[in-house]
Amino acid sequence: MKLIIGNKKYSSWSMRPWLAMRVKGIAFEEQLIAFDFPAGNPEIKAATPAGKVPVLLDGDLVVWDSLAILEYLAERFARAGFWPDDRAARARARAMAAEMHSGFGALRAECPMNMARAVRPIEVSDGARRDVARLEQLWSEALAASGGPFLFGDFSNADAMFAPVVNRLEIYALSTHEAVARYTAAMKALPAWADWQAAGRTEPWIVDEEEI
Ligand SMILES: N[C@@H](CCC(=O)N[C@@H](CS)C(=O)NCC(=O)O)C(=O)O
Repeated sequence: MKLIIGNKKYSSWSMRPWLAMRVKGIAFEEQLIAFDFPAGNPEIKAATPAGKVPVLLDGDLVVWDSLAILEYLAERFARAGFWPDDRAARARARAMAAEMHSGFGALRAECPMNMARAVRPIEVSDGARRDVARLEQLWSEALAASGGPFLFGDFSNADAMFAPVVNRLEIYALSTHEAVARYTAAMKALPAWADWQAAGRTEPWIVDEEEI
C-alpha cells in the first residue's frame, strides 16, 4: 500500500490517514509530493485525478480524500479499531468526523496547520471563535463519556480527523479549555505525531499563505 501525501509541515488532510495508519501499525510506503508552487504542484495533478493529496493506492485501487481513505482502512483492517466497536459510539465518531470534514471553515481559513510554527497568539474572527467553542464542546463531551485519553478511548478515525486542529488550537493559542489541553497532550505523546512533526520541521519548502 502506498500513501501519497503533501508537505508534513502544512498538509492537514495528509496528516489524517498517515497518523491513523502509523498508530494502528499498518505498513505502507509513503510518497511526498510537496506543494511549493504558487499555483499548486503539477506533479500532484499528474498523480491523482482530483489533484489533491492524500491519495491511497492499494494494488490497482486508488482512494482519494482523507475521510474516504479512513473509511477504506476501517474495512480493509476490520480488527484494527479504526472506528469504536460500540455501534452508538461508532455513529457518534462518524458524525464528529463528518462535522470536521465539512465544517470549521473560518478556523481552517484563518489558522492553517503548521507543524513548525512556534506558539504565538493571533486575532481571529467571531466565526473562528465559534469554531473553537464547538471543538471545545465536542471534545469535552466525548472525553467525559469515554474517559479518554482519545475521544472514544483508544485512538480512532475521529482522532485522526481532528489531529490537525489540535495543532491549530495550540500554535495560535486559541483555547484554554482543560479538555483541549488534555487532548492535545495525548495527541502529542503519540510517537507517530512526533515523527510527523519532526519531519515537517526539517522540510525546506515555505508556502507564504500558510505562514501566519
Ligand atoms: N477533501 C480532500 C481535500 C484535500 C486537499 O485539499 N489537499 C490539499 C493539501 S492539504 C492539496 O492537495 N493541495 C494541493 C493543491 O491544491 O495543489 C481530503 O480531505 O483529502
